[in-house]
Amino acid sequence: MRAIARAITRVENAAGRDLSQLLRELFPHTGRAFVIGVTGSPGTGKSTLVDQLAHHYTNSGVKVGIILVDPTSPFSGGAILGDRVRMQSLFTNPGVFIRSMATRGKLGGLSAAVDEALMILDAANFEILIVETVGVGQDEVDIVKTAHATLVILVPGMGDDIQAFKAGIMEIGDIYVVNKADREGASAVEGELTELLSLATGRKDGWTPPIVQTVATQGKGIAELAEAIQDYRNLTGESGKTKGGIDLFRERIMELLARRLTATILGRIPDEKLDQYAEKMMTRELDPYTIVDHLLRELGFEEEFHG
Ligand SMILES: Nc1nc2c(ncn2[C@@H]2O[C@H](COP(=O)(O)OP(=O)(O)OP(=O)(O)O)[C@@H](O)[C@H]2O)c(=O)[nH]1
Ligand SMILES: [Mg+2]
Repeated sequence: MRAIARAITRVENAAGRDLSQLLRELFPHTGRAFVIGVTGSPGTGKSTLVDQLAHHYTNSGVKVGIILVDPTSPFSGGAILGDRVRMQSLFTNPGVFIRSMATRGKLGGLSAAVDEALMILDAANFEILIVETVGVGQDEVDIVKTAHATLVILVPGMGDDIQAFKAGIMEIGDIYVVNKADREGASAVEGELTELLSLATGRKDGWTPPIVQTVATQGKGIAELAEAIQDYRNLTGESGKTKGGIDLFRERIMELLARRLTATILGRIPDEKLDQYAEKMMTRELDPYTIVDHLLRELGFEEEFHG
């Protein structure tokens, strides 16, 4: 566990070359884990649910890796502290590895660091990997790319919100969870959700996303949820060949390439130069478009990038 934690710290800090050597060596040993993405608005009970789900898996001897992603905070701050409290029982479960990851403003961003952390856990024989991420926005879309199954968590009493979600969230879920089903209105949310999902055009994989009601605080519905996850896993086959197929791998290659190109090429621009241009932009002496033209020319890219 210590070694895993150290390796993940290295991907978070993205120590560059030596890191890619580690990942290179690990890669042949990856591709066995099944990655479950858990997303939903703040406070819907994601962590409580993940805690329950993790115990469910470890009870049958399966090792579980959990990554809590907080894209909004540059620090491992409030939300994650809350998660720690919620998931306290997991910290003493020997079959579980938990790690929180927050934005550190590094090039390549959080989603790359999460991907790499997942690779490390995968290579270390964690069979189920769970990524919890807050929000309904840009960030969870990234998680969806990485996850083999995406759970979208909703709660009763968010009728209007569901309408607002329609566009984004109705496309990303492989399984919908109505948590806090001990509260009034669970059936109403489920009904609304069913209606919305029925409007969606058929999926390529022929899967109809099920809706599972849970009461995470009481462990209710967890077995049913695990069953739905297993059904989806059976349908999509072994991980690595799942959702997105070859497109997913193409995207990973392009992302990595973009990250390297960006780091290499932007690294050639001296800081002082950037400061000079920023000052000229601030005083309105130069517009940013002209500045970028200048920089490209100085980097030797004038032709290719002509705006
Ligand atoms: N009544 C009820 N409360 C629940 C249920 N599940 C979770 N909660 C409570 O909801 C609150 C938020 O739970 P969390 O698990 O921290 O929710 P979260 O979605 O992880 O929150 P963030 O990570 O901050 O977005 C806690 O007080 C939980 O005890 C449930 O099924 N029923
Ligand atoms: Mg949480």
